Amino acid sequence: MRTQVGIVGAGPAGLVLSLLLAECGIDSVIVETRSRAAIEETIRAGVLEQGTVDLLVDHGVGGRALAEGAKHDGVELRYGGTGHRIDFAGLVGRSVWLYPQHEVLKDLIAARVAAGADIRFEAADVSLRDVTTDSPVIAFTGSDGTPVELGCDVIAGCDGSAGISRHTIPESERTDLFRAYPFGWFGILAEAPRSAPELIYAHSQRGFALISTRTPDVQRMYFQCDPEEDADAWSDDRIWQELQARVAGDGFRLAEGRIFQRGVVPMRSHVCTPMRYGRLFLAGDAAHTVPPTGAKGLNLAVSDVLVLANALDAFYADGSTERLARYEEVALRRVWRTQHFSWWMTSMLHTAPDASPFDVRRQLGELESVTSSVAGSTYLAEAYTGWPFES
Ligand code: RFL
Ligand code: PHB
Repeated sequence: MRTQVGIVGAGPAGLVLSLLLAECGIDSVIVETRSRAAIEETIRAGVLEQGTVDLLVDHGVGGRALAEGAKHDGVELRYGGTGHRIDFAGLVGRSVWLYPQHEVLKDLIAARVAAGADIRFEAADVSLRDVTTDSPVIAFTGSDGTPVELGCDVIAGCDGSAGISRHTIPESERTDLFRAYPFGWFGILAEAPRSAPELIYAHSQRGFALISTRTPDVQRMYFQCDPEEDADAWSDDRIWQELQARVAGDGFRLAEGRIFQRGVVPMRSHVCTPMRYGRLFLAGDAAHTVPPTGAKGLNLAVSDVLVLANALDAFYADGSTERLARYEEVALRRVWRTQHFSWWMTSMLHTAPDASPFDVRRQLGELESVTSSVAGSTYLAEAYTGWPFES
């Protein structure tokens, strides 16, 4: 089998890339280990930058995000028992959208399948060969058990943080910069009405909490926990008590309800370089991860593949490799700004297990600086709603 661009992974990065390439008349095949149903059911991100929504709309897959998602013009930073609103619309004239990642993926898969795209779900034994030659190969076993060799001009490694693409770059030529945080997020989905009109990022004596939303009847909430915490060991009552304690103050109470999904996610920052090795290009979580406090991972994956799609468009138009050669430089500029923003939000709002009273007072000073200063809150608003995409 042959295609122009072989894409490993049908997450946001792989699917958006195949959509953008198709519009340039470039063929691709996506090879994905999971089933379509599993992809469409996995609960992950909730916040889309304005630029991400604009891109989905411009490419014909944003209709449901606009109709069923919710535009948020600000967030609340809550500390010392009081809420402080960051007014995105007033400060930077931009907003974010609450529209779950698995709904974005449903929209993308439906659009790609309707357009006749070749997506190999439930592939096994995926491996990459000859990536430093002009005809790299993705080898895999198809869902019917048949071995397949997919010859390509270029491979896009979009297989997330646990994928194989990154490991195809020899260790001697790869640098992985990591930071593991000494806490995780305990996440729940609950059948309950909204407690507040906008997201709440709460700093408290007991640690961080985030109050987010999915629909008018389903709410998403998180609280900082030990990364090894056993989510099943917590009763619903204990979870609600913990969440209520972390947002308490000025009479505010969360609306409670039946918890129907729970889990603990680790928090880490990671960047792998190079993002390009021969004819292999890494994009999205395959190359970098950020802690979810800045709500950036999916948005960063979209920004990577926009840069890559434009570079591939130039390559197929006239054989020029200049933009492909600059892919890593352009992508990494946003990656490191985003790494900083995500680390900053995380360290400002979470309580480290060894935090001293000085550290906690310093965080409160920082939160006060951000919320009481136009310059401070404008930086947060600009970064959270998303810098313009570079392409
Ligand atoms: P994905 O989504 O992990 O997709 C990779 C795909 O590759 C497949 N795969 C393979 N396929 C073939 N061969 C192999 N060997 C393979 N190994 C893996 C996988 O099955 C999968 O389908 O990576 P991608 O496309 O780079 O997208 C990244 C985003 O999913 C991720 O950054 C976000 O979910 C991060 N994130 C958030 N991002 C935001 O922009 N806004 C948010 O509000 C936000 N909230 C979050 C988040 C992530 C969270 N968790 C669970 C870590 C909240 C949470 C709790
Ligand atoms: C979510 O709704 O899942 C969500 C919102 C904001 C974040 C991370 C996750 O920073």
